[in-house]
Amino acid sequence: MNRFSKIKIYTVRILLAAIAILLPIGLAGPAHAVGEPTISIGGCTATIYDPTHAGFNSAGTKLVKFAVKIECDGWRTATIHQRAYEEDSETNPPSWYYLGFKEYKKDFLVPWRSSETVSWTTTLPNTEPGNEEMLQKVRLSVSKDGVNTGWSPWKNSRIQSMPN
Ligand SMILES: [Ca+2]
Ligand SMILES: [Ca+2]
Repeated sequence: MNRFSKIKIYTVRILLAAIAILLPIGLAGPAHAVGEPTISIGGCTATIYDPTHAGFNSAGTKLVKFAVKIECDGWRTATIHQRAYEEDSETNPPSWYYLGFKEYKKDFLVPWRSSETVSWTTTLPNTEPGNEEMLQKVRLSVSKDGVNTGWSPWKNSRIQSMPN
């Protein structure tokens, strides 16, 4: 084997090793694939954030914030429906305490892709001894040039266990 062939073999080995290292990173995809759930429809993506603790009201009751990021290609209007719940999966049948409903309509009437975050903050309910399991459900529809996608299926956020 001449010296040139050896170098070629080493180069191929190094390349294969690099591919072996990089492949799993590539397959993992964008960061949100392992994070908050998303809905993508009609050139828009809604990211359904985990409910978060958002301080206290003047009466000292804990506040919980339900936020959704909406990112759209240009010339679109997105409508988001949001429902917030306290979850009790251990009861049979599972009973969910419903906190309320919000609708957000956002225009993205620019030529480029852009994003906006909408949110609703309300008091944390106290439905049981111990923590409250908070979640939100979201659905999305998108209009462009007067054509609407119709509603996506509802999608749940991850559940956030919050002490009162
Ligand atoms: Ca519960
Ligand atoms: Ca409680």
